[in-house]
Amino acid sequence: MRDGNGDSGDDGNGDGTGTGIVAKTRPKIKKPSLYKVLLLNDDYTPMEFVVQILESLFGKSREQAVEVMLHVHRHGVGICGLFTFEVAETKVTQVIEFARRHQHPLQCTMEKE
Ligand code: TYC
Repeated sequence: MRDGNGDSGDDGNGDGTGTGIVAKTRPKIKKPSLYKVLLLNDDYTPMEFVVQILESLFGKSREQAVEVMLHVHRHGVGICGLFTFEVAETKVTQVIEFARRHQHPLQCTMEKE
């Protein structure tokens, strides 16, 4: 049951080598790994611009967005959210591209949780 598929663990080969095939009663469900999307501080991107990104791309309220922005401003880096790999990758691209279009150097990265 460690594999989360609900079977008893028989590999269906009968020799215990783990090489058999079993018709599973339920599909194997694995929890996806999560990735932190991190926002990096810089000296040029306006605070209001960062707040707007946190609201529009990360679904933060005004209050939460200001809190995260100020955390990044004071500590150099902060977490925007936790996502599966592809969603995190998309958010990072969207932040960097949106900032670039507005000629701000804002940087964003991701890190496995
Ligand atoms: N440090 C920037 C300023 O003083 C504000 C800022 C906050 C920039 C967060 C980037 O991720 C950032 N205008």
